[in-house]
Amino acid sequence: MIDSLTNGVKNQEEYAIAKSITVLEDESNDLSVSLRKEIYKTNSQTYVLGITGSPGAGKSTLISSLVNHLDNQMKIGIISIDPSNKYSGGALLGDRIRMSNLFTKKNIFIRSMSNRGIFGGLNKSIFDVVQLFSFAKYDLVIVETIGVGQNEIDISEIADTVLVISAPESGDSIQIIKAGLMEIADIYVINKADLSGSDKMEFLLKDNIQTNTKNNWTPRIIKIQANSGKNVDGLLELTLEHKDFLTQNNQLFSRRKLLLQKNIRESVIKKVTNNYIDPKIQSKEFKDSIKNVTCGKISFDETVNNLVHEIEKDIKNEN
Ligand SMILES: Nc1nc2c(ncn2[C@@H]2O[C@H](COP(=O)(O)OP(=O)(O)O)[C@@H](O)[C@H]2O)c(=O)[nH]1
Ligand SMILES: [Mg+2]
Repeated sequence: MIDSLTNGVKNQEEYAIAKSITVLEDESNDLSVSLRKEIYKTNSQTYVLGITGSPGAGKSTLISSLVNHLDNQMKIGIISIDPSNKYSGGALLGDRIRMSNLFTKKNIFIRSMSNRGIFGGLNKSIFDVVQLFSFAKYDLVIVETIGVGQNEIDISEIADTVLVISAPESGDSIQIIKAGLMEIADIYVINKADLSGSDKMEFLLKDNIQTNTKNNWTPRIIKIQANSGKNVDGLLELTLEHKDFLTQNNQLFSRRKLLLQKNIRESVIKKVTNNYIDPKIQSKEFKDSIKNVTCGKISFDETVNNLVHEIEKDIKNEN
């Protein structure tokens, strides 16, 4: 089973990739453990482009237009994150319409993923999915997320290049500055340049732009019209410029290493919590002992240290 799945992924078969994503979304699934074992065994890395911005800013339209500007031999995975709230039905339907021209293309794989995070959080499963595309030797993965009020996913952790897209109609620029999106953008895309207000928006963003002190990249601003494709080639050039910048500074894929470290850490915490900490905290014995803290028999810190000691012993005894 696992062999036919990984072979299918290696051969870039759409069915195998779709099936694998479903498997990876459920971390507890036995097959997902076997699959993860295979897909992490690769040195190849797929470039990840993150596109974020509020609903209606034009993310899906832009993706559709961007892809039309790319070589149709390129293997591209597109993941749109379903915000899984009452708005999501409309968003998904909208995405399907906006990106309808992509569904028939053989070099493109499109999939939406839920951000519900029940199986360990979206960041974890999307990281696995990026790894899956790397294993399948895809050239590019584009991740579409909603940047405002969707704190389950932090696109800047996973994407090599982050495009923050906004449109003049919605007073988005203030939102962007307030929501902290200024800090994560490598390129600000002002979409719907055909509408009035885009110049004002550019002015406001320019005023707030800051060079990223971590890597010395100064974020760029560009005005486009995603629906007509106007200046999308310019955006593509800026994106490649950022990619080159990362390559020259040995930073391409560097976020991926940090995220791997963070995800391993989170998985360890989850395991230790489930297997050792929670059974202790939830035991009758511990619950009964809490009154000793309130009546002053033992201090809060001593209680914590005692528990840590017991947990360390449990772990030692097991090994
Ligand atoms: N006027 C104008 N409308 C646009 C432009 N780009 C996209 N739209 C429209 O904006 C709406 C939202 O686009 P969509 O791509 O679904 O936004 P998303 O929610 O960010 O993915 C759609 O009706 C698009 O046709 C543009 O450059 N100008
Ligand atoms: Mg969309």
